[in-house]
Amino acid sequence: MQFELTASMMCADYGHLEQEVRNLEQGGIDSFHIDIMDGRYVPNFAMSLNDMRYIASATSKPLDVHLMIEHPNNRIGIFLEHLRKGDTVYIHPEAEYHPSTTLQAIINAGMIPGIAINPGTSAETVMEMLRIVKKVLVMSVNPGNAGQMYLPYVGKKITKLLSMKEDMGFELYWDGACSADKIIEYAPKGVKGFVLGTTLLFGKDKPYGETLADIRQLKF
Ligand code: S6P
Ligand code: MG
Repeated sequence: MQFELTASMMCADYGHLEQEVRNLEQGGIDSFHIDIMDGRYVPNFAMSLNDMRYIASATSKPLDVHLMIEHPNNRIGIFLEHLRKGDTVYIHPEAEYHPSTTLQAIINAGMIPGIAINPGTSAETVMEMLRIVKKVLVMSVNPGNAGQMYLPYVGKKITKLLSMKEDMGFELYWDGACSADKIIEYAPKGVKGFVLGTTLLFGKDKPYGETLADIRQLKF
């Protein structure tokens, strides 16, 4: 079964970031998930512009930039100028007065536009944007931290979004507390990719390549 695996780089070992990138690449990761936070839209600071630039320079794999910042349109240019075609930028619609303007800026720069949907946000609230974006990142934990518990009420929304994705022309991605059982359940239903953090990939006594190979050999 074909699905994409993305590494949540806020969970990586920053003392050895270059080695982490190399090990993940050699282990077969598909892309790097970059969680940018401003301490306002979410109560945390994770990665910053410089971290994103460094990882962009250390890999030729796509970046998957998840902006958890207020009013991203005010500063979207400083992110976009360091990205490449094929990289994705997700915004949170609640963080912007005119999210479709911000999405258009991402499209105009040649990047893939995406929205991230919080656990407490309904699909109906973002309906029009579903037609603009190519990727939808469903948050199955509240944004701001790694290592949280899966919020089971998100499951119904995922089912609803999966039923809409073909007509609307987007692909669905999973972010938060991603475990093997979630991949086994949701990859066959059509979730296209999964962000891997502390639940499955980081902080384990196992090389990344082994973990990623195990995930790709899961029985469906
Ligand atoms: C949360 C962030 C996520 C986390 C990811 C970590 O604000 O957007 O990308 O980094 O959920 O994974 P885990 O398995 O520790 O929840
Ligand atoms: Mg994220």
